[in-house]
Amino acid sequence: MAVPKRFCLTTPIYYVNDVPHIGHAYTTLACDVMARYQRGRGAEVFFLTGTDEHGQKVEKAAQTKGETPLELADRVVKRFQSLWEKLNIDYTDFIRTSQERHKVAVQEIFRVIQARGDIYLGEYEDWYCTPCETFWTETQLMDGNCPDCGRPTEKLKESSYFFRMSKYQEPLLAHIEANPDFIQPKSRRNEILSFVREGLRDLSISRTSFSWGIPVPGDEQHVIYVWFDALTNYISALGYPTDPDGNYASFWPCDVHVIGKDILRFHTVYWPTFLMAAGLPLPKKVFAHGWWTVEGQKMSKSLTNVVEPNMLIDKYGVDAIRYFLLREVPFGLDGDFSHTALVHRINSDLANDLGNLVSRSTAMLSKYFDGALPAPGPLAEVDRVLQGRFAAVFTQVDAQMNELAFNKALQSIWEMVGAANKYIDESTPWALAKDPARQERLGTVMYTLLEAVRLIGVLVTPFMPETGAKIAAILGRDPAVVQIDGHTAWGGLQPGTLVAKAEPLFPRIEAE
Ligand code: ME8
Repeated sequence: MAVPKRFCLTTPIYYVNDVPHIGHAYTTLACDVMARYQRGRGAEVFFLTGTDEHGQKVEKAAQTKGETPLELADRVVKRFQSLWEKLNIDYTDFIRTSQERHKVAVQEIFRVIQARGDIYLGEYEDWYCTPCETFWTETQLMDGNCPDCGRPTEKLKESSYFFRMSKYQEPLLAHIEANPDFIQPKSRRNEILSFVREGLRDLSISRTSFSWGIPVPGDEQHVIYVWFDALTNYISALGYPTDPDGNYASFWPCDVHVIGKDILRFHTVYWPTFLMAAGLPLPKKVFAHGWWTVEGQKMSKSLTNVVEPNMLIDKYGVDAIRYFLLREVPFGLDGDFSHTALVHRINSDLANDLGNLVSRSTAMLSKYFDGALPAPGPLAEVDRVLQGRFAAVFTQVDAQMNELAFNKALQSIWEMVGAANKYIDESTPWALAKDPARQERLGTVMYTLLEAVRLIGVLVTPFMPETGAKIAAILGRDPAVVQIDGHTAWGGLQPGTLVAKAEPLFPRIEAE
């Protein structure tokens, strides 16, 4: 289990013309679990998230509401930040593309690429909707009309700066081929390989049709195209170019950009080629997860079926939502969010399996030993088997976490929950308690059981920090300690420790 000394990971920066929903929560949550896991393993972690605030859509949305784009952004940013707080997201930095530090970085990278000869002024031709003042690509049009207002569009030319992306087709292919882990999962890698093999065209990276954005250095008529602007957040937040020796030196290239599959091409074609052109190192990995639908439907504001994460957290509890999202669907595949599935997971995995384990164990300890943990005596075969499984599970979970296989890691952890519950049934403490001659054996069983609970607490902490802290507190341990390394060896509990009788961790949800 090699521990990285430093670990840097990022979420996409979310648009402020939408309010946060369960899809945004999913990506951010996955990153938070990974960040907590890496910190638990002793790494120094930089976990970056933020908001993407520029562009025509935000400019327009603000206009219709009678506010400035920045006023709109300020308002929506608060909604993201308060949701992250509620979801227990412990990020290192929150970048907003409207910040000065970001503008400086975007203009610098533009200048560097231009100076190296890979940005040139040309003409951009596309379909223009005059009432909406918007350019659309051929594929965006709806029956030749504007996808926003439905009115006819006309072909128009606009002066634009172009990035010589075509020049980087071969270097990008070579990079993807030489680094099999660069794009994950594998199916996404194949998709991008065939896309790049078909050829890359130069990319228009500026617009003159709106003004809410970062001006092209030296040509203020032009605003830098949103994706060139947005992608640069990953290094502007680290202090590029003003503080090259600080976080940028320590954390770039980042270990993983976690994104949804919708923005894969931007992260695995545009971003790496921008970086190559600027002479900067490429991220180590881009992982694209799948797409959530809700009760079988596409999530969208207009369909009003957006699952409101604040409401879900209020109703079911933050750890239940954190668990469900990462347990229900393999990371990388699409999934469906349904209330039935959520309630089922809460009742079976959380209330029955984990909750019962903790409450049964502590209730028996309280009944048989007044809550004072006995010292273990000689071990029986069942005890050794359970210990052996705990010794193996940390390595297994580590391998799964390194592959961002969150659902597999939770499965492995729940196998241990199952093993501990089975241990109770097999070692029958209630029968031992009736026989005074078997008091020592009962002590060993109770010690083994509570130690299993402790280790499960260590394992679940990155996924469910509140639950991990509750388990620690019940066992008389410091709930603020979230370290994994140094706490995985069997025998961490001190005999004599007073263990509290646990309140149910997860109340059962009755079907509505
Ligand atoms: O694309 N299922 O921002 P965005 C799963 N600003 N994940 C989902 C989802 C769903 N139904 N809906 C959204 C942008 N997501 C750009 C990114 S990065 C330099 C700029 C998640 O607000 C998923 O991570 O549209 C997706 O990639 C992201 O939200 C898109 O967020």
